[in-house]
Amino acid sequence: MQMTFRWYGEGNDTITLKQIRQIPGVKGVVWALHDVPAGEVWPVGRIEEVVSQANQYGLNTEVVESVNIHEDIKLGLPSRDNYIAAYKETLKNLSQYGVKVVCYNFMPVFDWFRTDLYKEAEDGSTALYFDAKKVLSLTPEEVVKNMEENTKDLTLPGWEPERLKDLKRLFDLYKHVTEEDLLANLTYFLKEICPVAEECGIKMAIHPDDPPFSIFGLPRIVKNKQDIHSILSAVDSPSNGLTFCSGSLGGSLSNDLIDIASTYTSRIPFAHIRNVKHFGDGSFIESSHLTEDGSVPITGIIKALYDNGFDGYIRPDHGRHIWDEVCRPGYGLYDRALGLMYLLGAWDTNVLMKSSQY
Ligand code: DNO
Repeated sequence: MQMTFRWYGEGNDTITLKQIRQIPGVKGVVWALHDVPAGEVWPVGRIEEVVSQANQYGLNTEVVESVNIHEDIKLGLPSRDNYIAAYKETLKNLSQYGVKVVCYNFMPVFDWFRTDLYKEAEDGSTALYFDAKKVLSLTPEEVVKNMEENTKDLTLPGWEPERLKDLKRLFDLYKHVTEEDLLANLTYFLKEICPVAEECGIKMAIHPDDPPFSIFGLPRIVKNKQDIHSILSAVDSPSNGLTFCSGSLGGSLSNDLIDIASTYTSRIPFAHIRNVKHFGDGSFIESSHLTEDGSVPITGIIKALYDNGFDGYIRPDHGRHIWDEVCRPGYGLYDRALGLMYLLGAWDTNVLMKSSQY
């Protein structure tokens, strides 16, 4: 297992590589070229730049999150072949610099989705929040406006302006796309990509839908164990893997997270571990990583991964905003560093129990 920490890049993150290096146990940064639009090839020079910046601080760059998928691939349009060809070039370029895992998602239009980015909790911290009732009462346009006002001029990953500028056109295009169609389009993509990824020594790791259910009538296909099974069995390749995201899958109380983690450990090259607290009406807030603070069995998931021989990368996921930190929503230093230490503590306890050497 290698512990990692997400970093948005020089000039694009409030956190520095120096700070990340000082968190105990961190081996690498999870990174991306956030300004390269989906569908374009990532230039070698830009990749090299990030890799050398991180290496100067003794941090590896083996995990990329995400190389985003162009909407035409998800929609299965004829133009998808050009975008798939570009994706293959990006994988080849990344492999030259030692990248081992590429996280991606297949969510139509919106990536992750919340109604509030700074919802105040009882202890005065703030965190990302999903208000189930509010979602039902808002139009997609109202949601985007709400998010833009909330972000304080930061571009959120997954909420890039170019992705959202033709919302209406995209919604129209998806009107007739069923979940079966979307899965067929994903399968088409994976059949093309996996052989190249295998040659490059890269594992593709699909990220679950966040939240793991349909919103605004859009199809979603990475919601639960059955979906994961369908995707992993659609293309039989070691490069067809899963990003196990406990917070995304944990957005639905019907997902048995320990069971999913145990069943698919060998197909999970990358795990995002965080907690969410449910309120009983479908709404949830992102709590601290501590098991007792939320509804996700964090220590149980770590044990399941450990017991099943997990040897991939883990990162703490979204944190709360604490100690007056001003940061990207969900991506401050303090709470994620606390979460990371908790995850390492849980992992080390399993190592210790197994070794019986106290
Ligand atoms: C949000 C993230 C997602 C994730 C993508 C992976 O904070 O968890 O944006 O990076 O869905 O493709």
